[in-house]
Amino acid sequence: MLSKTMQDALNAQVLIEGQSSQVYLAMASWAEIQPGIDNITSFFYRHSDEEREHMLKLIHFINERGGFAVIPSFEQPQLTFPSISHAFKTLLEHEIMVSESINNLVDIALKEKDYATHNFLQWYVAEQIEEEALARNINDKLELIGNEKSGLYLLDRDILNVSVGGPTPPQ
Ligand code: OFO
Repeated sequence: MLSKTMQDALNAQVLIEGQSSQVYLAMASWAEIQPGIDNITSFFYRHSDEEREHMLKLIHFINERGGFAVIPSFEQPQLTFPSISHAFKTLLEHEIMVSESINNLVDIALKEKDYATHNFLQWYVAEQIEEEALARNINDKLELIGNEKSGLYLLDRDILNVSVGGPTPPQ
């Protein structure tokens, strides 16, 4: 059974994961109307789907452990970006914020002596390591590319093989 403190903290994370999905969905929609970056566009759509999965996993976990998952409303995310680099920089900053929030949840689980939740959260810890590394990697590439269109062409081609999924979610 979840404590009230743990339940509230997990529900706050439901909001963050759902909001992340909205943030990346907005990036996807913006990218879709930019010429020639179809694979970058798919990357953002996939990322948005992944974040929704993260949210759903939390919802199921809260409800299965005797709590009640509260479905939140979301803020309208940033809709347009000055460049693709800006969008990916925003993505990295967002993931860093999510990692901090997951670490804080782990901290609460330990304080509450809730080892089941602590164990459940390890998947998110591993996921954040992967997502941050991936976002940093893309940002590094974009820095190298600068304003070169040919570099962007190659990034769009290579991003096809990039997985935003991370480890397989526990059932
Ligand atoms: Fe990338 O945020 Fe979910 O966990």
